[in-house]
Amino acid sequence: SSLYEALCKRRARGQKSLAVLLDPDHLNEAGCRHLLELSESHPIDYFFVGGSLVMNSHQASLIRLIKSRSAVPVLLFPSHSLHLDSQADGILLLSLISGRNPEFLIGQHVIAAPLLRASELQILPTGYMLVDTGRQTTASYISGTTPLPYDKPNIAACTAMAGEQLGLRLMYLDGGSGAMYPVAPAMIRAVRHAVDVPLIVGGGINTAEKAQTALAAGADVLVVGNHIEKNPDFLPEVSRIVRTFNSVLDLSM
Ligand code: 1GP
Repeated sequence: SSLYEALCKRRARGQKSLAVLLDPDHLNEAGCRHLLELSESHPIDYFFVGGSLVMNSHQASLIRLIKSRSAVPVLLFPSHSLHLDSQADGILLLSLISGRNPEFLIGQHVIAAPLLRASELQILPTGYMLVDTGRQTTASYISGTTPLPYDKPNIAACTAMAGEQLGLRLMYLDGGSGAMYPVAPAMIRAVRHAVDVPLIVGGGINTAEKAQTALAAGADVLVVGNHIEKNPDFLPEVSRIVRTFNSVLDLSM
């Protein structure tokens, strides 16, 4: 089945998924090999690959390395049509619906469309919502957009609702990479209740407690980037949290 169908099935059972975000700018080959080893004994569900700025040309070799060592699906998390790579399994085709910059709502997608059609990448149309988490993130600066106000869950809920009505199949609430604090649980809950599509949450998840809070509030897919890059031992820890969450669920069914 497709990656999207598999995710929806997991979600229908109430199961959570874990995505580890690898930024080609931050990770060297040795670091990536180490994470791949850790992910053999501590399951994860996706590798997301991408970043707002791509300063080097390591993305292709990073994806090649993952694909040669791991069966974990690789999803592109692109910030630009230049960041496509057909070695990946799929792409989060992000429309930046929290912003009002047409370039990131539709413009880049027009450039990428024929390339995507020619590729075998599975396309996951994603409503991408940046949330203000205390300081300007690279993503909001580069995209030239104003993030959603941190303490206005209703704006996030209506944004997600509109995205779902437009046909987007996933929602992604992102505090931005290295956010000072993660998206508020009240906002996660509001979006969770507003839409039926799976919800991805990331940005600033750097403790077990923050991971648990986001999952309990309704994240279906938890994304961790920075903190695992800096402390690879967080991968086993957060993997355990997600599995524990899912096993408690199995017991109660
Ligand atoms: C950023 O959601 C991702 O787009 C992950 O954020 O790097 O802070 O974990 P972190």
